[in-house]
Amino acid sequence: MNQHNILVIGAGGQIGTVLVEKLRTIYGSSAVFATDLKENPDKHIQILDVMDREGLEKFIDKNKIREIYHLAAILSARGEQNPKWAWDINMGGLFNVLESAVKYKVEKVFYPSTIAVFGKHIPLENTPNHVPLTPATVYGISKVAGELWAEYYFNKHGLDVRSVRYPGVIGYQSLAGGGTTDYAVDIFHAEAKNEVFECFLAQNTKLPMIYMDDCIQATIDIMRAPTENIKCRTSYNLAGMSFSPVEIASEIQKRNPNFKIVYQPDFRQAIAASWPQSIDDSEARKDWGWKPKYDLADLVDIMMTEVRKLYTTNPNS
Ligand code: AKB
Repeated sequence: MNQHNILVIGAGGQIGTVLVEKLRTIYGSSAVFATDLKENPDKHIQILDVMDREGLEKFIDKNKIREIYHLAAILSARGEQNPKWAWDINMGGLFNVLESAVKYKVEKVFYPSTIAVFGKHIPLENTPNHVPLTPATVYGISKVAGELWAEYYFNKHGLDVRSVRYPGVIGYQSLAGGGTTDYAVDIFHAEAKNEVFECFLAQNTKLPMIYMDDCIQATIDIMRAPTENIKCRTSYNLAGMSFSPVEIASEIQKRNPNFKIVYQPDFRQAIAASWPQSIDDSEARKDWGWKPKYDLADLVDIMMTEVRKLYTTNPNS
């Protein structure tokens, strides 16, 4: 049995889908155990509910898991529809992971945080790593608490938990779901289908975003960094690029002048307005060498090409 077995929880989600593939190319398919609420035999995803503590412990023990990526969470927009449920899943899942990791001597845990931890009374441009965290959503509140628990388990139990604050993540391999930044993925699907895109944010709402490959690279890099380089045990700010709906739409229109967007802001506008517009990620750059590779023009080039392919190979998708 491989001695460095890895468990990905939430492997069927937007980031998990791509992360599992990358981890399998690095560590080998048999070392990476992909799990989610639904099984997917094609992608070798097994059923595991992170809320089932006994099932989680058995899985970790049986498969000699040494590293966990805990990606399962209810995101900002979906969380606001049912705050208590979102809190229970986000906190209950994290506690199960942290407690089981200590019990079975898991070496490292990855816990994603988010730009949703930020709220009032901070600079919204180049938001620094260490500022008061007063989020306006249950998702943000749960991630602030989660960051503090991550640091607590590191200090009290020596559990090596590592975390970055993801901006909105944009990739073509999977769909986003339940977030406020999802429009920046959905827009490419509308373009590929020749549809007018109805944007749920106002046109000048600028938010921090990141291309999927950069997001995966950051996740792998922080997990592979020497322990002594991880100086921040809550969570590291992470930046890729920042743009507003009108800016991404005009990049798309440079490549497809027929593309049309209309703006119909809904409840997600207030969430977006409470978040930073750009992020200072200098601590991640200094401590473990983070550097994004993709800007907005690169992202639009790749997304338009790849998302269009999805619809030409499978016109019903
Ligand atoms: C969301 O929009 O809720 C997420 C996030 C920024 O964490 N994509």
